[in-house]
Amino acid sequence: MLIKDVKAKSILDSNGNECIEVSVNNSTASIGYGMSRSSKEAIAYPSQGVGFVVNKINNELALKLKGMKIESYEDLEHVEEYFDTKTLGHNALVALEMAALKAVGNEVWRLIDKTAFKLPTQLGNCIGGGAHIKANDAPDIQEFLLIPRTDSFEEGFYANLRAYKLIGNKLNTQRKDMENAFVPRLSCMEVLDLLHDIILKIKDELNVKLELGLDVAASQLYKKGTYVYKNFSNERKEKSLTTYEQMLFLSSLVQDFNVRYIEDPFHENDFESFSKLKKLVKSKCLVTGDDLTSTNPLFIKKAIQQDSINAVIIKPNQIGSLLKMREAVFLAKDNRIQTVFSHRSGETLDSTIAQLAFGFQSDYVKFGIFGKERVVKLKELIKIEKSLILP
Ligand code: 2PG
Ligand code: MG
Repeated sequence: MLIKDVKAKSILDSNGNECIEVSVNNSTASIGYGMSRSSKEAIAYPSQGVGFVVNKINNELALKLKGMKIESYEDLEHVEEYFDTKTLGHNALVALEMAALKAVGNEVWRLIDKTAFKLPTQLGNCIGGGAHIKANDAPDIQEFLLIPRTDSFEEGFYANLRAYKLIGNKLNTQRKDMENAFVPRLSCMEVLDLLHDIILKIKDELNVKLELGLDVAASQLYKKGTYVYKNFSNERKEKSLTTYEQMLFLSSLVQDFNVRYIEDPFHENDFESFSKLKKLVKSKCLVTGDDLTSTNPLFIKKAIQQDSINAVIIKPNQIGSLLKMREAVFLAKDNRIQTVFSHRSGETLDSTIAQLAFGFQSDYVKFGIFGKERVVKLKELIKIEKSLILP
């Protein structure tokens, strides 16, 4: 593929925030923005804002890229050579790289691994709180995730959607957070009790097994050495937990509620406590790094050395380069750490991440359950699944 034309523009993400969209020839990609970000993430935009980046790309970079040949994932090296992330930030680079891959071939996954065959398992955010909504009476844990254990991705998608509807019917509020997860006025334990009932109903109705996961996003709860919960108990009283108490609390959820996945159980620099929790829950539960590792090979290496995680979140714009992201994925895979490709809380209608997740044969995807920015990514994987059955 020869680059003939590069164009950038500013669009709005699902939170109404400006974000970047880049087109290469006739292929377009865009990048959202997370609200609960780690301090280790790549800079998304320079201080001059998205408009500045758009102008620079349209008036300067587009000319430099014209005539460049991109034929493989490796060729993104050439794009990175010309792209000055210090001036333009990283979100535009990732959007440009995604658009370039799409311009090479619409099925981006084939550029990564032509032999890819396995669809990932879903982690669907159905009830949420924490930093994803401004409310004092929301659950403190950022995401309660449903994990459908189905053979087909499509069946898992519909099971999660049905569970989401049942949750909506059961709650006396339709309040939602940025990812369209319901935000009831319930404590963590009350939410888990409710989800336990929903899991039984889905088993009854669809004969599908759903399991539970959590994204604690604990950096957001961490204040002066303790984890501060605003609605800890059923009486909705504030409670501060020491690191040790946080560990006991989370491992009790694994025991009592069969939680199979816990993301960011401790704050973003506490590799040691991750490691202790991992030992405590053994193979019963995936202990997952998100803010801890920030899709950065350096932090993933540290997590491997300290035996902190058995799963890792992969967010392309967290590391801000598709080549670095690939390094992070391969490092995880080489060390038998499961990969979880993830959306951001502020999202666009772009679905390239689904193509990347399949191409890299990700074990899980966390794309949400409901809302057009979420469903478009899940549907992309359903499309891939169907194309494998009926080529
Ligand atoms: C997370 C993400 C996505 P954000 O913490 O895993 O759910 O949230 O995009 O706000 O960082
Ligand atoms: Mg997270």
